[in-house]
Amino acid sequence: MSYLWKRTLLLTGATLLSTSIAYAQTPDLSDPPPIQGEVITENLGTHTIRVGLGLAETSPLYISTRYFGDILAERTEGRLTVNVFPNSQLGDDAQMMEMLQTGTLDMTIPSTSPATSYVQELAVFDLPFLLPTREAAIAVLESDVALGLLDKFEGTGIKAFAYHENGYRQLTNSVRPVESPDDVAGLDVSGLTIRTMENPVQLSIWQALGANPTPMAFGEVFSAMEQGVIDGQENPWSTILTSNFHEVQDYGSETRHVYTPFIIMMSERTWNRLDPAYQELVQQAAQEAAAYEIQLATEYDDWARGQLEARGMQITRLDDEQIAAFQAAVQPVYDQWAPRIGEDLIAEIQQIVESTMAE
Ligand code: KDG
Repeated sequence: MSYLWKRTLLLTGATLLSTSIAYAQTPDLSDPPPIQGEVITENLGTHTIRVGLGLAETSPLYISTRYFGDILAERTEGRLTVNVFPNSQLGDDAQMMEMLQTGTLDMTIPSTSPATSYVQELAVFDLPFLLPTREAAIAVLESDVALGLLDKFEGTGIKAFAYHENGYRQLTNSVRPVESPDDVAGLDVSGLTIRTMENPVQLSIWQALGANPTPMAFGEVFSAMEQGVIDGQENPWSTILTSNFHEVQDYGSETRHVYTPFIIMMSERTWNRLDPAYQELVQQAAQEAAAYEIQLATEYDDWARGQLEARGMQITRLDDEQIAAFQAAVQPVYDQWAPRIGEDLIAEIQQIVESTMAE
């Protein structure tokens, strides 16, 4: 039974269970495009590709990765199959990328933020408010500038194929509503303790906002919030919903402070074991899965915010003036990090953003 049928049965069952409380598990998601392209009928070997992910089975990341597997299986008559392991069960992003280098894992799809330890220029995507609209973000991800950063994994033992969307990051916390940087810093009370991804630019953002930033692997975030070790975190609404953060977070703020991409990547040891025809297929399937994932992430975004509010999260929407206050507060992050990320790289991406916004 293909994943699509399994997903339909899973979601139907989940929806039936949840209709009594009017909660759905996912929005009414578009089905993936029909699988097209030449079927490789020659027996070029059989491989089971193990993929480790940090997010849950209901996430766009997981659903699109299963589609990636459906493409490989259908176009190789089942000789290439994919097993997907969600929920950080094989390790956190940093550990899974190390496992690609040693060949103990075949694929993973982390955010760009933890991948800056391999390609430091990827930190450009950690710069706050760099990509103001999804259209501009996608234009950047499809640009030669961004694709050139994927080539910089050469020599690390990791092969990077494509970007897709983690999404616009939003702040949640369990202490108080946040409308301004002052609410983060807590002028007459202590600053919020906010978990960040393990990335120095992310740390700088929340230091600039007066928080107490705590770098932490994604898989540890829920229990840290549940135990009160941290006050809050920041992730896209779909991640917050599918990871059930609303169970331990009362307040959300639509800051949209960073747009984070995901990177589809494979162990070079796995890649080198594949016949060239399979290698070409894997690259095609990664591109098709990436396009589908971006569509799913887009369909999820506002819907997930509504589901979080239906589940009791008090979400503060920020107006242009309030967003401008956050932008001003984090401007020093550009001054601090532009020299190390690359002024020219930042300028090239800002140019793509400006030309997209002008269209
Ligand atoms: O698999 C991806 C996740 O592990 C992680 O990258 C999600 O944005 C994320 C975070 O906050 O760590």
